[in-house]
Amino acid sequence: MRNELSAGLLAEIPFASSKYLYDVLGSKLFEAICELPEYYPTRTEAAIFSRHLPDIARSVEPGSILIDLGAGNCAKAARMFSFLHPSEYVAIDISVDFLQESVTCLQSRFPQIKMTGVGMDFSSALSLPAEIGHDRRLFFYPGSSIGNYTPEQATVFLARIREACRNDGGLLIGVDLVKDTHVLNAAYDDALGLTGAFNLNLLVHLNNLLGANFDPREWRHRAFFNERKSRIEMHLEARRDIDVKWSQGHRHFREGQRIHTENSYKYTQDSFRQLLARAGFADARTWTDERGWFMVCHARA
Ligand code: AVI
Repeated sequence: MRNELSAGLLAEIPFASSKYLYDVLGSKLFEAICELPEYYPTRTEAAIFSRHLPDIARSVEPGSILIDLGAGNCAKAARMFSFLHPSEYVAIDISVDFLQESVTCLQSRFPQIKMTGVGMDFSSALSLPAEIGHDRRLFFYPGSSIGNYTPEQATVFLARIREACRNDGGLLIGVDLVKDTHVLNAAYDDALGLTGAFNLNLLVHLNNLLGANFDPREWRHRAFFNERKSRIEMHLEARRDIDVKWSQGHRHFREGQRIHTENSYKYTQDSFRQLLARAGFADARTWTDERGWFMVCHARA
């Protein structure tokens, strides 16, 4: 982890992986972002689910093992239980302590469903616990987190899920769609500055992880839609010339120089269907909101 981070900071175009945005404070800031008026994805996806859940449930066929990728507090999956009637629930998240608490709490509400919490960084490999049953598998990946991978990485990741679906499973996924640039830019550069704090907090996290001496006050949040690449880019920009030191290295950042911290790709319905096909999925049913801002997709293996 330290080597990866240090190499990113020393690269010609400096970068830090967006997974380092999520320390304890970063996760709380992200939860707060989801409540912002400008940050439409969470609320738009929730509206699609609440409006179309009966239809979605018919499409996925109840009684599957529900495998929740990035489960967190398990709230999104829990809302689906009474429609999907999963035979089993497997919650996977990198932050295992928080996950176990959520699963224990959920188990007391749904004692009839077998539940397992698994601590795993599923972005690099997906190994399911050996003791899960043999029913059909339904992977659940809401929130448009797929947008934080490049399309190439997303194809590899989805192909891994397709493989784990075996021949009869599927994937229920939330995907953010291309829309008016002003709407996109406002969602990632909100008036209250919460997304800025979320981005700058990465420097505090790097100070802890690397023993670095970043001063967040010397950096500025930048977020904008890159139309050619169909992605929001987040960067941290040096407000003046800055020397930064950390345990394995040091670097001089010129005024205006940036550290690239996140990409959030936006798809069209067609481009995402093509990506699913490249990953080996056979077909997909989709549901969107009235404005066509977000899409929920059920892809069959
Ligand atoms: C977690 N992920 C889907 C969010 C997104 O929209 O790409 C992360 C985020 N970054 C800034 N705001 C929210």
